[in-house]
Amino acid sequence: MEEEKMLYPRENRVRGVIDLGGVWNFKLGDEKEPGDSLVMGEDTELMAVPASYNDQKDDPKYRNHYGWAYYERKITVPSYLKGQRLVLRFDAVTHAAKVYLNGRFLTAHKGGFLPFEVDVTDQLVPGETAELVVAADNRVNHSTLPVGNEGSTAFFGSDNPGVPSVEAAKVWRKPQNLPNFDFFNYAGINRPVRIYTTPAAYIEDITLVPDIDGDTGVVNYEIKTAGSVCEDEVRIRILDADGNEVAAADGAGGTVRIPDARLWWPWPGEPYLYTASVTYGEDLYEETFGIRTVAVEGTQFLINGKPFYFKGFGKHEDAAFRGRGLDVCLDVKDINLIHWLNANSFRTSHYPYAEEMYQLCDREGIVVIDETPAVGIGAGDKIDPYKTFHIREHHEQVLREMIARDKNHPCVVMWSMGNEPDTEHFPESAYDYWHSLYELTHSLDPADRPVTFVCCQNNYERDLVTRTMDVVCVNRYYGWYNLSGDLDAACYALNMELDFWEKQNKPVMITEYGADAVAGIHESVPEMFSEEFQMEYYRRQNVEFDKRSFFIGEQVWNFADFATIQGCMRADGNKKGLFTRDRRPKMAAHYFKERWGQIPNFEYK
Ligand code: GCB
Repeated sequence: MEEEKMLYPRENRVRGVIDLGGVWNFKLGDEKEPGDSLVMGEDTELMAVPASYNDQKDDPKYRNHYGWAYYERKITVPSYLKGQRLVLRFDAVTHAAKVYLNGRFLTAHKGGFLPFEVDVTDQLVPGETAELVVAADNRVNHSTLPVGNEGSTAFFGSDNPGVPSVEAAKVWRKPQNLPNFDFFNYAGINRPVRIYTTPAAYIEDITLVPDIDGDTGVVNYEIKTAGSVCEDEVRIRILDADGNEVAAADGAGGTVRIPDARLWWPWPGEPYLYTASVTYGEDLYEETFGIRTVAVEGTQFLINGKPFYFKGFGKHEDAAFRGRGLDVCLDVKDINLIHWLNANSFRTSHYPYAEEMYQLCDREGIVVIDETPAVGIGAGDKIDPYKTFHIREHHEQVLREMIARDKNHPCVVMWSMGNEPDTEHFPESAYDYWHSLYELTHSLDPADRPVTFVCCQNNYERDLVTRTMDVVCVNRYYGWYNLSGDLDAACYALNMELDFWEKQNKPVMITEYGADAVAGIHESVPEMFSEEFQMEYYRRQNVEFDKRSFFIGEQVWNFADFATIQGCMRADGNKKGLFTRDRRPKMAAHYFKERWGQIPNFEYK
């Protein structure tokens, strides 16, 4: 099995980082995949990086593009970096990338939400200018994650199109993306591009697995190195938050013990962080981490041995103009709003987020359920996606890459292998697929965190796999997509289902429930789409959750309004946010702020 190594590019007294963000030259392409050589040529336009390209120009060509797009810029590595190893790193290019240097193919990567890198020491001459071209393909289909529909299986398609519409579609429809997911298919160079340096012999990867033994923090570590120095030259020093050394060891693997360790606790507890300062020959890398444990026992989810209650939401990386492009300011704002709401957690629905967000969550004590981009695995009751979609290998790859990237973050407490696959129509196939990935995920994580996937609202009695996850995570829309507007009936249905889950003897949480509310629509008799209805929907269902001792968390859908494909179910995007897209609170946000202020992180259930 190929091993992934994913250290975040950090500068220190040994390593340098050159950020290639800024305004690049840009051109839309078509469906034709670029070959072994590529130069950009004339007629380019301006495009900011990192950011999605879709909303930077006011033209449907960009918003609705289908196929490849090209970015170009010149790069010059300063001559004083001669002798250093040079690595070109892309944090995320959505959904597939091919990279060219001075016209020649350099590397390729599939998957739009995880990093990839390439050693360019032999290709880039310090002091000389080179041309970097990045080709990005935004197409989604039955072989990508997230999944795109093919042919006529459109997501928000019409139920009763009639002959003229079918004929008209044949004549007028151009090839286009038909996402089998409910977020806009923002694409391009969505996260930073950087060149970083290391000495010729370097630290390739660091794995830190914390444990607690009485008052002592225990860290099992493994350091991977490359280059010519001998492995005995690895040294690890553990520094406390003030920079004082509290433990140290020599060698590429082993255990260090930190007496009187301070633990990482979710906010408003203290999310204490230590730093592992690793040296190898000339090289230095500093990785922050926390001492905390996670376990599932009976119907409880334990952090540091105490039963935890999840209060939070599913989120999106989504904003005006930049689409899914990294926005650290927005991330800081969101973390502060999470605190304001007295929430403690979120799920990275429906893809791994930018690394900067996990770093913030480590520092601020926000608990994260880390999700792959495996959303949309399902195609109705006639097609078994597990037999017809070509996704398995890629799914394994994204699990490997996500865990390699995020394994050291104390904020990450559980892996979500995917969102709302079909588990009802082909229950045996679903079981074989998801259960084998469940075992793979456990084996990939050196800290062996709990593993789950998120179950769609379906016939849960036919579903064989959700009940075998470490935590049962369900998305439910009683009172919205079904029993619409009738909250009495919704609560009755919800209770019927909760009775079923109670018998499974597992911790159960709701990872999505919600109602669209258009900010500013108010009603004295709450009806759908008003702020009052959204609040009432939550208030009524939360009363039912509170009665259930095995129910360990409520994550609402969604933190904020977000962009989707246009369609008859969406007016200017999905409006299920507690906040608007520009982060103004709706009534439901004030309701949750008060409710969550009264629910402690621990021992609530
Ligand atoms: C879901 C999906 C989420 C959608 C949401 C909705 O079940 O997981 O991606 O946005 O429902 O609002 O329909």
